[in-house]
Amino acid sequence: MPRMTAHRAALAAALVTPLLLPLWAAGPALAHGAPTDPMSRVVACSPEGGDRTGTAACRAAVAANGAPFTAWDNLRVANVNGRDRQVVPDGKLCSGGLPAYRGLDLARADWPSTRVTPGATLRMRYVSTIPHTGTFRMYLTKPGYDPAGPLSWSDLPGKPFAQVTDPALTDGAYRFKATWPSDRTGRHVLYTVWQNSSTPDTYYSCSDVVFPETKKEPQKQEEKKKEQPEERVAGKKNEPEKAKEQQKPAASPAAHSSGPAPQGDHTPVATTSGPASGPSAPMLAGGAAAVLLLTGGAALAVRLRRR
Ligand SMILES: [Cu+2]
Repeated sequence: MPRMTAHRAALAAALVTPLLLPLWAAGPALAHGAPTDPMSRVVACSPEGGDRTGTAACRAAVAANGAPFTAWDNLRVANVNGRDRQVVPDGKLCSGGLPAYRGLDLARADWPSTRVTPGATLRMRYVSTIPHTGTFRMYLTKPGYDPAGPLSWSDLPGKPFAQVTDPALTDGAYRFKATWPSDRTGRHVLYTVWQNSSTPDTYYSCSDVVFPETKKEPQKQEEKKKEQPEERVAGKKNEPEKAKEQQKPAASPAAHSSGPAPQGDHTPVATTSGPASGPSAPMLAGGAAAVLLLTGGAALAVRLRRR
């Protein structure tokens, strides 16, 4: 089975309800994985990202990259063994320090994003076509994170907010639950680290997420409540939600080098845990999946359409 075909099959299987789509025969052992919900940058900007691929952010990323993100499931670094912060340089977290993915490191506030709710359940869907054992560690940028700057380790808490080991691989994807931190507003980056135990590899991915403003934010208690959530918190700017997709591109192809730059001794010690999900229950990711069921859209591009 050609590699691309395996990728498409994996994505399709994970994006369409398991009830309608029988388990796809997994492709050969070339496939690895990446999050499709919350959608990762590399999938969003891959040739299979649907409408997302044409966004200003993705076009800039591909241009900076010099090539499309065809191998969206291959963002992995060997022999890290938990030393993420020493191996992956600041500013290059989303590429894992890999030159082939450098376009993902562009500092922009308009990456295709997923709207999420603080304190709500995070239902991770991490597409894969063959099983690996290992631990997923999820980090969320700290309150006050500014998406206009390069993503650095100092933007992330020292410990993950959730960690799941060996979740079940169901219908082409690892699916597990965690709880979103409740103290974030505006745009953030979910940084998922999948450290394999059955291979020497560690996979890295950035998923762009947007939390609404909440009335409980301390500085805004007295502010008049409007229906429009704000897009960003940084600088206390209030931007209508509608401006979300049209923020000015801040494309600046980052210079890069492939050499790892040790950043200190701090190795993330993961202590928190997220409950692994029951393996067999089909998880419809809400309305989008239902719509897909009803429309039966043929093209994967349609399935990946931005909500
Ligand atoms: Cu793999």
